[in-house]
Amino acid sequence: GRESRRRTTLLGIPMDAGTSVPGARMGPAALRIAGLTTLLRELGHEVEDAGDLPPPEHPFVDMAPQDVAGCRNLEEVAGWTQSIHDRAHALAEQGRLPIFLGGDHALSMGSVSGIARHCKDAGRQLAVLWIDAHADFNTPATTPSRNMHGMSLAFLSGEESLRPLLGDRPLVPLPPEAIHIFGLRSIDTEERRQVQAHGVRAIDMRAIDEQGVAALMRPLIEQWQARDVHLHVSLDVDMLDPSLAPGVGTTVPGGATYREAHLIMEMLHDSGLVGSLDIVELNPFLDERGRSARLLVELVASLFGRTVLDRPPVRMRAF
Ligand code: 4U7
Ligand code: MN
Ligand code: MN
Ligand code: MN
Repeated sequence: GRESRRRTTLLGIPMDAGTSVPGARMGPAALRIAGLTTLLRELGHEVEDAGDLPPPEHPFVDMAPQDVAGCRNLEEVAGWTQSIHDRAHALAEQGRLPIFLGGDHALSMGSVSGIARHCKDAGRQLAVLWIDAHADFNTPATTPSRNMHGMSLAFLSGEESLRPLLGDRPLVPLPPEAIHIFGLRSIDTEERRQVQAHGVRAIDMRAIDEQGVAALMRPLIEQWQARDVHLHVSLDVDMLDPSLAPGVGTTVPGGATYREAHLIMEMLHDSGLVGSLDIVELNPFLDERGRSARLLVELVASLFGRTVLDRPPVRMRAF
């Protein structure tokens, strides 16, 4: 509706250095071709397309040698992290609602850390909803793959060995209560220990099977509303069932259905809390005739207010 017009900025992050399967660098182009900009404008939002972030310089990363060995494309990922962080922080300061078009999930090390820094400056609490089949809580010491897209949430939680990725920029670590993983169904042995040791909450697919999306989302949203948080949504395409979204490098069977995915987005929209968004892990090179990209754009429509019938107006935030 008119009362919920948002000032959005699309920023493409054509990176796949966080993975061993190339192709996610084509994600921003696919999301644009699938009609993201037009759709947001049709829903009444202001859209600025800031284009794609250029590939970064490769900075020196002052990381312990045994940890360097655990990080594929370390310097490239660090370069992306720093430049994305700077842009995310600046966009948040300008009061924009940034939509980061990935690109692999390592990009969230930059986007979320930049937003977290702004929230701290602005005295706002940040909450992160990590919609993902995976926990992304590996470290250079625990990773079975060396792929840094499986480490982003550990980094954001303040994992010391990954701290050098941000260079001299200040890191505002997320406290465990600020994070909810939603849709988890694939976790490595050591990674599971890390998640539990940190006290990060995860809603796994079994909980979704037993209780349903609505019953699980409602208390989260109420708790966020009570604290008036800035909600960052990090949407990893692999949370969806691979039959719906085959365009991903790390498919895991048993993902969210079409209806479940839309309901998550619709409830997030109605919460009025969403202040920033990552759309990550889309790999158009692995997609089937653009299906995954088109589905993602449909989900963004629900997140930004598309409804089947008119609904009562919802409370919206300024930022
Ligand atoms: B994604 C994995 F081993 N855990 O670390 C790893 F299963 O951003 C997968 O969620 C990570 O897609 C997936 O490589 C990262 C693996
Ligand atoms: Mn992920
Ligand atoms: Mn700031
Ligand atoms: Mn994933």
